[in-house]
Amino acid sequence: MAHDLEPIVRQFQFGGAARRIEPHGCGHINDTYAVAIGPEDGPARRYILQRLNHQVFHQPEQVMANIEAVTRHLRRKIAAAGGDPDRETLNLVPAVDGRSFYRDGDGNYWRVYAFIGGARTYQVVESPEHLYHAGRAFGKFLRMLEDFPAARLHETIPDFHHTRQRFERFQQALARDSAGRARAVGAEIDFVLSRAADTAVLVELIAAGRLPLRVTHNDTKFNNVLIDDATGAGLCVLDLDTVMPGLSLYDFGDAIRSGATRAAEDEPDLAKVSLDMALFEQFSRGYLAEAGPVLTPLELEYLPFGAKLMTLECGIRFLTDHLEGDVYFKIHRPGHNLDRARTQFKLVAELEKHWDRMARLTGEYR
Ligand code: ADP
Ligand code: GN1
Ligand code: MG
Repeated sequence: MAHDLEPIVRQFQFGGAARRIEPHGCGHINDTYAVAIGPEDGPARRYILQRLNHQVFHQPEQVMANIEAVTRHLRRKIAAAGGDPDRETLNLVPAVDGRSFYRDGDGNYWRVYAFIGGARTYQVVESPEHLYHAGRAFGKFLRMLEDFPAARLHETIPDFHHTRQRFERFQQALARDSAGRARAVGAEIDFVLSRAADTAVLVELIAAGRLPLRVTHNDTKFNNVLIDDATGAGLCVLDLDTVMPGLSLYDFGDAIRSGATRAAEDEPDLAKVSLDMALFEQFSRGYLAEAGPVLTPLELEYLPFGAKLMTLECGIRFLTDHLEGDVYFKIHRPGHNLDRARTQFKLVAELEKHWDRMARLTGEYR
């Protein structure tokens, strides 16, 4: 649905009129726009305007409360460490009524962040250094939130990484086959069914009290970290909607899923999809340089499994969405979610093949 954005923009404390509003970024969930404020002939100030997807986030006000609290905490930490809180974390721009969001007459929730310039996100990994620095950024994120009171966070999507439940929902979608697509994806279905046992492993370790819940990001896709154009460093972790109690293995794993390959997540030619161990190594080095000292021996031991499980889970989610007729992730072509599921399964198979090497690399830290 197209939205009339000018009246929305007027609901925020920009201190000027919008001269340009254009779609921005490639997220699968929210709608993102870049907004330029200021006179046509003068310098512009830039902002990010987002419509929060309330089909996905059922309690948008809780999402915003989390983001307000987390960014406030990060600002303090970054400033105390001599960093630049205006560039190293997201900064919300308040609405005219002082709240951190604006709810329009149709029930849409909108928010604005200051635009962080001189940096970019990448859909496809271009260099191993990027991965090292992304690893540092996500590792530092975990560390900076170590003393954040996790109980204050709302669970914005309940059981987001409860992989067993994701698997059960997949089985239900398969049984229903509401879009009539199951017959054509037998190989993918078998791939998932043959790995059913994996889906219970981490939830059981949590239940047994063997893995600590921490404040985690939970969506550490490579395009959720801004890379500084000038230095190549991981400048700022974005997309804080799913920050909630979780496992370090989720963050490590999802970053490997999306970052330890040169292929796009939706690459239709599977011959081009492979795990790049140099990228795996770089991310692991960066992540462990920051987060290693706080991780327990069992967390360190399970890092490779986290990578496999998050990749499998994501593939299961894409395949479920394909079976349900593409109701969750934005798609841009027919079969898009199936292409995405296939890349994830190819990567799972590659991760299985490289197990010993991954264990050696992450084991070096222990
Ligand atoms: P989604 O949840 O849909 O993935 P994101 O919050 O990740 O949305 O934003 C989508 C894209 O917008 C990001 O990948 C990034 O390129 C860009 N972006 C988001 N916030 C900022 C910001 N504050 N400054 C600069 N670019 C941003
Ligand atoms: C979605 O919002 P975005 O595009 O960063 C999804 C993640 C998936 C990812 C797969 C809230 O992330 O969980 O891993 O797509 N976010 C949500 O690309 O479901
Ligand atoms: Mg994103």
